[in-house]
Amino acid sequence: MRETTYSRRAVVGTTGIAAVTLLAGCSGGGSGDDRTADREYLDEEPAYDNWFEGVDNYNGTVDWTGQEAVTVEVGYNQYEFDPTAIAVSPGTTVTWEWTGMGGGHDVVSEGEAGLLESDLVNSEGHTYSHTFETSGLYRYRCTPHESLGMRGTVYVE
Ligand SMILES: [Cu+2]
Repeated sequence: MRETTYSRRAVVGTTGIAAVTLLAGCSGGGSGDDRTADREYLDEEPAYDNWFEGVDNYNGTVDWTGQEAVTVEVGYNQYEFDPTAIAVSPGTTVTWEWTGMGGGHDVVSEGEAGLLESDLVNSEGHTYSHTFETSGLYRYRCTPHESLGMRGTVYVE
């Protein structure tokens, strides 16, 4: 005797999952940017003043609160940090990871002198990390490309 029930049930299950996935895809809003599609943003923006003036990829503060570790790309679209504005909880480790695009970049604090001070690096995969223990708004920029809008923030709740 052969047992065929198992395989038939498996086929039905797979079809169900495919249908659900298709529906979810249709409601996505159609921005076409996979990087930003799943991001959630703060309802109220911190007081950035003019910090993001001329920063093309700033479109709100990505809510990464409640996470132990997050990663920001350095050299996204060559001269951008991505995401350029993030919110985290105290104790979160932020790692900046170099894409290798756009030449040499660094991550250097503005205002809070010396808190963030990476080397000036031009190699894909290089990383620099800092654990933020104290609430506040931390502005930083890439020294060579600050005037091109390569500026970012970490908002620690
Ligand atoms: Cu740069």
